[in-house]
Amino acid sequence: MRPRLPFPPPPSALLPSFRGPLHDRRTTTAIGRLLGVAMLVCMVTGVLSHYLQDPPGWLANELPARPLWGYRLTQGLHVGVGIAAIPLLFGKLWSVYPKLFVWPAFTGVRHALERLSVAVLVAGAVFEVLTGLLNTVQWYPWPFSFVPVHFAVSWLLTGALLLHLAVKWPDIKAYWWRRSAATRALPGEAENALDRRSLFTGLAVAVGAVTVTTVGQSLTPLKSLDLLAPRHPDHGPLGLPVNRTAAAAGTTRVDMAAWRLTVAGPRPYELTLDELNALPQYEVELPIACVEGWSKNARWTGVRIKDLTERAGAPGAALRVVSLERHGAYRVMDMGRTYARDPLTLLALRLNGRVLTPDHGYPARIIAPNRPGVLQTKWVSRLEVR
Ligand SMILES: Nc1nc2c(c(=O)[nH]1)N[C@H]1C(S)=C(S)[C@@H](COP(=O)(O)O)O[C@H]1N2
Ligand SMILES: [Mo]
Repeated sequence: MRPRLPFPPPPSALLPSFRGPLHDRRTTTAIGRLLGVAMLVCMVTGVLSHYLQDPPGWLANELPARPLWGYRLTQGLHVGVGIAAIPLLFGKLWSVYPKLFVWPAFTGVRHALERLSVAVLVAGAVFEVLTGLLNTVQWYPWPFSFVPVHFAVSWLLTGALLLHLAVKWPDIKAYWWRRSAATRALPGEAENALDRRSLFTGLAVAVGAVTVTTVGQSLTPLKSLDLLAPRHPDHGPLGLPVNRTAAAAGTTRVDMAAWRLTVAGPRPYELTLDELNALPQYEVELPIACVEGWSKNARWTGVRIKDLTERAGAPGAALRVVSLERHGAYRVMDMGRTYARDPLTLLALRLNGRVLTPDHGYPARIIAPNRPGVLQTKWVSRLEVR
């Protein structure tokens, strides 16, 4: 005799059941450790970028101007690893999504808190990769400003992740080493090895595909494969991309014939462009490394910032740099002493052997080693010794 089904049915009967082989802890752990490494790289490089861009007062004069390519590397990693994390995040969410349907939804306070922390973790991770990705294409379909919110949520995410690692520690320990003899497979898990291998092959292909088609935006030897990144290293006047054009910054309406560089300090002075060109010129090879992920080396020629501050009676002093641009977040830039006294930091007048184009900051722009692109101020009109 068949047992009579209870009526009404328990909610669990209405929920889907999952017998698919890969929604298991071993798969989840294996994807999770890769995603964890990616998140660690993004967090470390992101915090670095944050403090290089906007250092607290006590740090502003200590930031290192070396290595020259430091920011180029860390920000390239931040964006590259962030993009690679997207397929991993999908894979990980896919492996655990049956847990959305467990019943009862909460077995107690502890279980409820644990689920809440996972909700914060998932929301935070999705938010970070989504906002980060849209930022690389300069699309901001939200009412808040990207940088502070992306930064704040990264801490929320870090907290939720640490809590998650603590809660899941027993599973992580048991499943970390795939071939560990100590890990006895649960019934059904041994047969999953093949499926798991194809899942990982698929994930590896997805990660490889998104990486190879975007890293060329900063790893320039791969630039010919850069099909999906918003920037191509070669597209732009004088062979260098442009983020904010002169038209967008409103500097095309300025009468450049009347342009003067004003230097404020103990001995203030003004220079015309001809006078600047008559000062000793230096040539440096330095990258522009945009926070949005593209970067490229270029040859810059111009006057050393430390020569200009020396002439103002404050050699190597920290500076405030003001652009001709009327509005815009990057109109005013502060430069700490390590950069201001560096022999490679220039008020550049030329790029790759040619006079700067309007989009690259004509008549004069800043170029300094190991700094975010946003601080390489274009259309400079004023230097203030601090
Ligand atoms: N005055 C001013 N300078 C600026 C910007 C700006 O918006 N205004 N954008 C910055 C950003 S975000 C980058 S990445 C670099 C780009 O330099 P490029 O256009 O010469 O390649 O310029 C920086 N200098
Ligand atoms: Mo940038």
